[in-house]
Amino acid sequence: MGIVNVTPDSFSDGGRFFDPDQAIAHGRQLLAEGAAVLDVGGESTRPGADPVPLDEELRRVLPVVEALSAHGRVSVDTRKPEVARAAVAAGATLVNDVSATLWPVAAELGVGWVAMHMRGEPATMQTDPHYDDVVGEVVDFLEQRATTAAEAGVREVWVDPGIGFGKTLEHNLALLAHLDRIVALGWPVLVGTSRKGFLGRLLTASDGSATPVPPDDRLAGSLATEVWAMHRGAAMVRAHDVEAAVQASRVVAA
Ligand code: HH2
Repeated sequence: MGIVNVTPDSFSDGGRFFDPDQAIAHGRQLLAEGAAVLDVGGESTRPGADPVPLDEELRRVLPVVEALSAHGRVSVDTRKPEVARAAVAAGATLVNDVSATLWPVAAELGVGWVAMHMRGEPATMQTDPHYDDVVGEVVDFLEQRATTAAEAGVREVWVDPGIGFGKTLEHNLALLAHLDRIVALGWPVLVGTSRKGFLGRLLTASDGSATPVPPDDRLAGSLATEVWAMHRGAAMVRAHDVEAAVQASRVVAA
């Protein structure tokens, strides 16, 4: 799944593809690199991000979804039912839902749905997140949402542990270490680690300081976690660096 952020403020590529023509060109490039799905989003969900008004999110994503749907499969990364509906009308066939609440829309429209686990809201989710048993709580949450969606008539349900969404470094590592428990639920699993902050913390600068490496220097860390996730049974990874992820996936599959 290749990431197409039509946002001015995403954590790793904010502003680079804010112009629709640039976002469309970038999406086509990711398809050429082998992306199976393009995930188009108009609202950053990075920790501390401000919510985006509905009309602004529609204005950002619709032209990009419409143009890219002519070339490949498109998912819409949104928490708003109105945006999901409009994006499906424009050609999207998968709703990537970090709020895990939009299954009724997916059921009604006959499209796929990704249930992602998040603790709290992006604005505050990284303020001291706490779990008694992070793996057990995420597994239970995803099982409950996926079952509800399937019973409501969604035929294509994905589950995603939501790496970095209301989770400390230790929570993220526990979820990756025990990904097999999420895979064992039986739903196809999507994992998004690409360039995320926990990799920056694991890969501090080589100057001996504790400075996390910046997002652009997290490719090796992203690939390591993507290979790990695929090997543990993830069916799809959400990546900025699609060519590298596709090559890694071919080697893992072999
Ligand atoms: N991560 C981000 C956004 N959407 N969706 C799913 N299903 N899983 C994820 O892990 C996930 C996601 C955050 O990454 P990015 O889109 O690069 O940044 P931003 O949220 O700042 O747009």
